[in-house]
Parts: sequence; structure tokens; C-alpha cells
Amino acid sequence: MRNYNILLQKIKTKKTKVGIIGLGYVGLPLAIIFAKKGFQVSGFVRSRKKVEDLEKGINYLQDASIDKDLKNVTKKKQLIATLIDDSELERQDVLIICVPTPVTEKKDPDLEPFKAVARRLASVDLTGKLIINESTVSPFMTREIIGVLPGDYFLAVSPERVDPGNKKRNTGNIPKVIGGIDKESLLLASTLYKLVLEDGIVVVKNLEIAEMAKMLENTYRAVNIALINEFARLADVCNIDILDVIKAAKTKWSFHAHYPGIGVGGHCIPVDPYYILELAQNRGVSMDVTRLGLKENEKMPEYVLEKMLKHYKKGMSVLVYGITYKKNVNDLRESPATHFCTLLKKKEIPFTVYDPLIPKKEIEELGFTTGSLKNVEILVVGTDHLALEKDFNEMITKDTIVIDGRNYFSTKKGKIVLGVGRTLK
Ligand code: SAJ
Repeated sequence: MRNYNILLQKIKTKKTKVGIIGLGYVGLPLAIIFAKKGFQVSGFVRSRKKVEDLEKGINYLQDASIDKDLKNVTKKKQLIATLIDDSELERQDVLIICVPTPVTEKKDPDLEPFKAVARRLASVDLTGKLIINESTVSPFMTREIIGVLPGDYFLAVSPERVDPGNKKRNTGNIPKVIGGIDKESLLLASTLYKLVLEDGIVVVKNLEIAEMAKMLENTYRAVNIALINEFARLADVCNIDILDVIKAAKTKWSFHAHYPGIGVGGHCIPVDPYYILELAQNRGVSMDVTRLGLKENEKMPEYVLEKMLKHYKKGMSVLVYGITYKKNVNDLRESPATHFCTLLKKKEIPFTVYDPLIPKKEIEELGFTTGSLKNVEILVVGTDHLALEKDFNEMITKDTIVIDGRNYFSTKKGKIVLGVGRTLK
């Protein structure tokens, strides 16, 4: 039988063993925070290499801000990484699921990593444990995939809110939404997170509200970016500078600025809304605003390519600077700049790629030719990395045509700067 009071006491006195399943950009910072606060943490990973890296205190994420803490907690064995293993899972009092929930090529939810965790937990005695799902799923998925596992345990949802590359906001200081399958589960999860999070928690009535809140947060962002992309396409035709328009609109208290660009990438914004679209479809509810917004964003690499083709002449040298999904992050997932390069390749237009954060080998593995910082006739800004500030001088001559996929430049460079919703000439 599960025992609320026993587990509550163990949590309050930090005697609980916390198991975190998945030590990626969500799980690893979370594991460190729990370990730093004095909990004994086991991090469950699938690769031996990750276990070895963590035993040596090596941070395999790009986020250097966790380097020092990682070394400390792994050295003190407050955080121990281990291959996923039934007996070790069974030893935990709390299990927090932090695995990816991507989409397939056809944009259907790919729940395989999440279901693999459920299959694993099905062979573990879960009695008395608190299970928390941080992975981004649609309403009812936690209840229907985890909540059906045998045993008498507590179950809660607290969607991750990590913002990769954001120095200001990190796992410790972002408020967390928490929903429980019942009151005791909610109270246990709230007590646990309150002990480790500076900016506290936001309790909601059930699992589904927590799951839908995460879907709403990210769908809101995707649809608002789509709206500004649509306005940018009109602004281009009207020769109106969209950045001036946004600057003016921002003076309105209820306007939340988003910016147009070559597209929307990453593992969250272009992905999560497809989960809610599937639920809506299953429930016979049309969500055209969301569906069309995603399509709008997915069209942007092509839109930027069309701009380039109006100026491209056979034989011109073309360099794509930056192929990651957003600035100063070395993540290629769903990257629109990479999609742009694929479109270029399909048109058999010769080009080279340079990204200060992506090794040449990785660029070649993508099937692209690596380039160097040298004068080019067409420079495409795929990602506006910080390094562009110093790198642009090496690439731009007075005749260079700049296709600015991130509206990076504020003054004319080269012959002309063709942005998304603005032109600098
Ligand atoms: N983007 C635009 N225009 C914008 C903002 C972003 O085109 O105005 C593009 C970016 O270039 C990128 C994509 O959208 O390709 C996603 O950008 P993002 O800043 O939202 O980056 P993410 O994917 O790291 O978003 C994370 C998300 N965190 C979680 O899902 C837990 C998201 O919820 C946050 O809203 C976001 O950080 C944030 O607020 O910075």
C-alpha cells in the first residue's frame, strides 16, 4: 500500500531517493538541482558513454553554466548516473520522467521513448513511489500511458520549461506547473519541488490541466510567430519595415512581440502543437488557427529561398552562415536553416555552410559542403549567432547580396540586405 505520510516525511527530510529517467537538456539540470539540495539522485541513461562522462564530471550538454555543479555533485556521488535497471529503479522513492517526445517525419506524435519508459516501469514494483512526468505530452497521455501501470503509487505531471541557451532563466528559477492524479500526489509533488525551486510552483487541479498548459504555452508561441511571419510577407510587398512596425506595436500593453525569420525550429515550438492537433482530431475538434500557423512557419525557409533566387545568377558564390535552430545554441533539431540548405541542394545550387558552433564534420554528415569565412557574392544568414558580429566583415564586400534570414543587420551591408519583412539598401 502507498503511504502518504511516510513519503511526505522522507521528502521533507530529503531522505527520498530521486530517480531521473533521461539526462538530457531537461533531466541533467534537474538532477543537478536535486543533488545540490542534498537529495540522493540516480540519473538513468541508455548509453554507457553518458555514464562514463558523468562519472568523470563531463558535461555533454552545451550549457556550460552547469559545469561546476555537475563536477561537484558527481564527485560527491550525490548524483550517480546509471544504465536503466529494474533493481535500481525499484530503490527510488521518486521517479521523474524526462524523455524526449518528438514527432515523426509525418508530424505525428512519436511516443516511443515515452512508452519505452512505461514498458520498463511495468516490470518494477511501483508501490508507494511518487512518479512525476516532466516530458511534454498531450492531455490524458500521462494518465493513459503511465497511470495504467500496476501498483499503488502517486502520480503527478510537471511539464519541463527549460529554455536552452537562456542565461537568465534556468531550471532552478522558472516557476513549475504541477498537477496530480489526486490530492495526495499533488501535495507530495508540490512539497518536493518547493524544496528545490527558487521561483516556486503553480498548482493546478489535475494532470490534464498541467499537460494542456504546456501545450498552450508553446502553441501560443508558434502561432504568434506565424502571425508575424505572415505580416512580414505583406510588409515586404508593401516595402514597409516590419521591425519598425513591431517596435511601434510593442508600445501597446497587450502586444507581445514576436519576430519574423527563416522559420521555427527546436524540439518544442514546431513540435508540441502537433500533439494537441492529434488530440483535437481524435475529439472531432478543428483547430485551424494552430494547424495553419504551423504551416506558415514551415513555409518560411522556402520564402527566404525565393528571395535569394530573385538575385542569384548561376556561378555566384553562396555561403549559408549558421544552420542551428536558434542563435548561440548548437542544436540542429527541426532547424529551418538546415531545411533552407536542403532546398538549395534540391535546386542544385552550389553553396557552402559555415556555423561557428557546428564542427565541419557534422556539417558534412548533413550532406553539405563546409565553407570558410571569405568574401562571397551571396551571404545567407541562417542563424544569427553572436560570432556574426565579428565574422560578417570577412564575408561581405561592397557587392555582396545579404539574405538576412534573422533580420540580424540593422544597417545596410554589402550591396543590399534582404531581410524577412524588411530591406536595407
Ligand atoms: N523564433 C522566431 N521568432 C520569435 C521567437 C523564436 O522565429 O519571435 C524561432 C527561433 O529562431 C527558433 C524557434 O522559433 O527557431 C524556437 O525559438 P524559442 O526561443 O522558442 O526556442 P526554444 O525552442 O528553445 O523554446 C524554449 C521553449 N521552452 C520549452 O518548451 C520548455 C519555449 O517554451 C519557450 O517559450 C522558449 O524557450 C522561450 O521562451 O525562450
